[in-house]
Amino acid sequence: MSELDSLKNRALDQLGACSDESTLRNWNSQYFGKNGEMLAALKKVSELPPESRKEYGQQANIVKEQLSASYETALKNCLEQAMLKSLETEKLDISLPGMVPPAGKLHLATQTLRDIQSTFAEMGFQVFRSREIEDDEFNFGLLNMPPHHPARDMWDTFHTTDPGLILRTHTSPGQIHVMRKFHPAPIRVILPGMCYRYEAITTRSEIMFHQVEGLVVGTNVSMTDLIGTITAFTRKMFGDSRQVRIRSSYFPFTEPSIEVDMDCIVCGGKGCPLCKKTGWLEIMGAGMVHPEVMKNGGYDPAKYSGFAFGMGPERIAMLRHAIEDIREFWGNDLRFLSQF
Ligand code: FA5
Repeated sequence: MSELDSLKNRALDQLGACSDESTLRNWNSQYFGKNGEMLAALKKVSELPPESRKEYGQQANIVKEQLSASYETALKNCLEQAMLKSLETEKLDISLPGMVPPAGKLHLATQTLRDIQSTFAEMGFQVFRSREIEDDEFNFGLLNMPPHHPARDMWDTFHTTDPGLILRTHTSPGQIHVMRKFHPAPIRVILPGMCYRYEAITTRSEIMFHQVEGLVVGTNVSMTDLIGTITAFTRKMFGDSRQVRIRSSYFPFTEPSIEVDMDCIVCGGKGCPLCKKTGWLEIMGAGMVHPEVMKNGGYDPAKYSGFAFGMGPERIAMLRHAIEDIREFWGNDLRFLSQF
């Protein structure tokens, strides 16, 4: 019994001397751990003569309860003190304005693509996605440019290591995919996507850029429909005050063919490096779908006619926001990108 008493007194003295959480926890394992002194004292009961066991056991349990309760109280007080101290030193001013995390936004090219898409959606066009790796046949052959056709030079091409497989130089091969997939007419689709050209990078030309192709096929589709669609599109994208110029051109897959220019917003028509000193910047090529292309798409040109166009969204964005150099689009300079 006296051993129990001295164990209790010693333990309480030591507990009183504990100054922080870590010394308290050490105390706990010294007395209540697996090999702790309190456990050892309880086990001693089996070594005592039977007549003393009851009294010793009861006393040992009382000591155990007292020590355990004292420990819980000491730990609780200690944690409360620590919490109060940290609240005093780490003051939190909840009236301070929050820090706004930098928010991402859509790239200007994507914003422009979406504007173009919704403008055509209002005119009843659907979106069709066509592949970026094309074969020679779709990029050129089926568009009325057989091997060695001189017009192939209009599109400098990136070839892959697979013979005949190339990165598409324009979205026009999508015309064939759409015509072959959707029978019978009417067809009214746009095909947005990335194109690749092995050409010199300048203020107005990149080697990797978007195009949005458009294709309408039906009966009695005419040049007037094409010009009306282009005019409605440019008015919606640029407003009524901007100048649009439509001039005749040549593409092997359209007949007749046209090109569409907008007045150069950077120089106001006076002439600058962007517009090559002409005051105009080309935004799209277009025309009536060539009968050969119509046939290659599986449509009889005697019954059906259609128009197609292919425009450059980066050029359109440049002309809407007075951007002087197309290289800004892939420069990843946040000072540029965050303006839009
Ligand atoms: C074509 O690519 C034809 N496939 C367009 C077409 C479609 C004509 C359907 C007839 C019918 P072109 O090479 O001119 O044409 O390109 C069309 C538009 O893409 C250009 O007006 C320009 O806006 C954009 N573009 C062309 N090359 C580049 C380039 N290197 N960098 C940025 N934009 C370009």
